[in-house]
Amino acid sequence: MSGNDGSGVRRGSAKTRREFLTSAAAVTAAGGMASLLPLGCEQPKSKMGQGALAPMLDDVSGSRSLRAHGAARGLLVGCAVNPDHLDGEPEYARTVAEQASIVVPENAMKWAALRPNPTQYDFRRADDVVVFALSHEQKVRGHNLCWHEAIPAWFAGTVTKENAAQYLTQHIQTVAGRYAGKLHSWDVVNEAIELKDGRPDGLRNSPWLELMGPSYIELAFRTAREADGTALLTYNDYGIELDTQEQIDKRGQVMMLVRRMQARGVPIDAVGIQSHLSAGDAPGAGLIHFIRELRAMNLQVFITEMDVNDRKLPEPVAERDAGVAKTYRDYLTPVLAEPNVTAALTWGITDRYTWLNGLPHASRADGKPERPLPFDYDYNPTPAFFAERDAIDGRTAQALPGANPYAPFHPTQPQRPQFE
Ligand code: 9MR
Repeated sequence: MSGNDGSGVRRGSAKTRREFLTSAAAVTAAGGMASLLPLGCEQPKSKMGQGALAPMLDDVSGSRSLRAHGAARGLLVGCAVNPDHLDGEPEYARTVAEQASIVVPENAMKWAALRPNPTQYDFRRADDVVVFALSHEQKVRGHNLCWHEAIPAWFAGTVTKENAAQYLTQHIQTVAGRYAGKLHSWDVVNEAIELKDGRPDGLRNSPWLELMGPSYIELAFRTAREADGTALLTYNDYGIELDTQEQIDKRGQVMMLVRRMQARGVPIDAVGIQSHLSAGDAPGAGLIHFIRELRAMNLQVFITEMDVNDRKLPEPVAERDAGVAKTYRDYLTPVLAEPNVTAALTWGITDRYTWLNGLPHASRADGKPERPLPFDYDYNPTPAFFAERDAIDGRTAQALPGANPYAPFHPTQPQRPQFE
C-alpha cells in the first residue's frame, strides 16, 4: 500500500528514520560489541583528534563498556534518550547503543508528548525509542503513566472530577497496552509525594489528587497491570537519596505509601530512586536501609535518573570532573552492592543534552555548561564514566532476577497508529 504505513503523516521521514534506527549494527553478546557504528558512518571525530581519541574510545567500548560490565554482574545499565538525537546524530546513537542495556525515553512517553488532543495519540517518537532499543538488544523503561508535570494544555479544561478516572484508565490501557510485553518496566506513578503540601499521608496536591483523591495511585497501578502483565510496575521519586531530615522524612512517606499499596494488594514490583544529585552528596545508612527494607518486601530498586550537578564547584573542568566523579563513586558503590538494585540509569548519556543546562534558575553562576554525565559534550568519557564502571565492578557477580540483559528479546515491532 504505497504511501501509507498507517502513521498518516510524515510517512517518508518516518520510514527513513526507521531504516536508520534499525541499520545500526546489532550489538552481540557481552564482549562482542566491537562494531556499533551505524552503517555508512565515519569514526567519530572530536576536538582531540583521531590519534588521541582512538585509544580512549577503545578503553570504554565493547567488553569495557558500561553495559558489558553490568551484564557480568547482573545489572542493567543505561540512560534516558531523546529519539530526535537517536535519529539525527550518529555519534549519539552509537554511544547509546554501545553503553546501554536499558534505555528510557526522557520525554517521549509523557502525556504531553503522546496526547496532542483529548481523543488522539501520537506514538511516533515513543515507537522510535522502542524500535531502536529492540534492534540493539536493549530493554526499555516506560516513563511515565501518571505525573503532575508534562500534562498537555488541553487537560485543564477537559479533565474533570467526573471523568478523571476514565481519562486515566483509558490512557493507561492505550499506552501500556500498546507496548505490552515489550517493556522492562513502567514508572506508573511519578513523584506523588511532596511533604511541603502538608498532608498527613505526604501526598502531593497534584492535579490527579485534586481530581480523584488518593485512589488515583491504586487505579493507575491496577490498570497498568491489566494492560501489561509483564512490565515491572514502579513507583518513582526524587529527593529520597540523602540522610538530611527532609529526605529522611520523604523517604519515610514513600515507604508508607508502598506499604499501604502492598497491604491492599496493589500490584507494585519496584521503587525508582531518581538520584539527581549535587556534587558532594553522599548516601547515608538510611538509603541502604531503605533499599534493604524494600528487598524484604520483595521489591526491586532501580536508580532511574542519576546525574550530578556541579553548580557549587569552582570553574576549572578538572576540579568539577573530579567532584562529580567522586559523587558517582561514593553514591553508586554502596547502592549497586545491594542485590535488589537491578538497574541503574543516568538522565542522559552526554553533557551535550543534559536537562540541567536548560534550567535558567539553577544553572551555574559563571554561566558554564554543567558536566553531570558519563560522556562530555564531545562524547569523550568523563571521570564519572570510570567511577560508574568501578562501582558496577564492586558488585558481586549475580544473575538478574528472571532477566538476562542479553537474552534474545525480539518482540514484534510496534505498528504505527492512525494519526491525523
Ligand atoms: O529532563 C526532562 C526535561 O527535558 C523535561 O522538560 C521535564 C518536563 O517534562 O522533565 C525532565 O525529566 C524529569 C523526569 O521526567 C522526572 N524526574 C525529574 C526529571 C528532571 O526534571
